[in-house]
Amino acid sequence: MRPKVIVTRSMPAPVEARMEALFDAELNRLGRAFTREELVDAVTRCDALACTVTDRIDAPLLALAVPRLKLIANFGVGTDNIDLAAARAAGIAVTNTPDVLTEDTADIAMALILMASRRLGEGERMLRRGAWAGWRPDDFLGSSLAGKTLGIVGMGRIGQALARRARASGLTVRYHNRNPLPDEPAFEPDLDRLVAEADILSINAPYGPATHHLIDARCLALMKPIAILINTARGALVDQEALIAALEARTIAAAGLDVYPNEPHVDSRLIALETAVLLPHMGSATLETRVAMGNRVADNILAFAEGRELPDRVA
Ligand code: 8YV
Repeated sequence: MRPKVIVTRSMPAPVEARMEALFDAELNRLGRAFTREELVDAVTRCDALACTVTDRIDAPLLALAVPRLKLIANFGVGTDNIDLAAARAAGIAVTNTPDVLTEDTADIAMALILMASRRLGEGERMLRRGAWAGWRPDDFLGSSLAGKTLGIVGMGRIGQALARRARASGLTVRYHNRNPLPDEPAFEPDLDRLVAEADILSINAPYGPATHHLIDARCLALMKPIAILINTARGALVDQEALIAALEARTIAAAGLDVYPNEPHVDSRLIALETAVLLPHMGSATLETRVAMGNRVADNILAFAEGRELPDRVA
């Protein structure tokens, strides 16, 4: 079977070439995400949909996808853009792309830690404004990483890859997770205690109803005034209003964010804060990883086409 596959966003050239070689593939040449109407049209006309975080695959859309659509192959490890329960109920399988983006996303988390603790964005903005008057002993004093404690909330693949990087920079790592990991002794079962003791707190948990606003106003109030919050997972894991209030009141020192609750909207109050380091959802944005993610999507669709077990099935 050569399935009809609709790819909702333009992908790196090798991925698009492989999709076209393997499947009856329809690629997105619009240079933008599909509108809701285009997405509705797509799900009624294909056997497999290769979609991304910018496509909202909700229950009403899935109802329209029956009986044609059989597989949603998400380009990304997070699947919170898809109503998994509704997909299950509709008999539509869902796959994701784990592993291949772990190292690059951990790099971005570490980059945000460095940027926020050493005030790198602030320094670069000042230099580009032409405002640098030369070296001074008291300019841009940040905080050292060595000797500090990094609290990781969500010790999955990305959390563990971040821990390796952090230890190399002299940070002590502690983590909160659903279960302790056998090879990671620094488990903290009490999230509040981890939040209160961390100098840097990195959110690396999956997003879903159970983790909505996991870091809320109460939690932020437990953080040290010198603490830095890092989020490379999903925006809505953190109560953004409470985070902005904490940064404005300086009850925490800084935040490094790659994700936002309502992307691509970024709150103007965050943009106004020198203590907020803001990236445009770049965690997996390397050519190597985006190609690997695309190949993983193609591998899942190929398994579906050949009637094999789906390697990365999540629903
Ligand atoms: C992707 C991500 O770029 O994999 C994820 O969950 O957030 C990013 O790495 C994005 O999801 C593309 O769909």
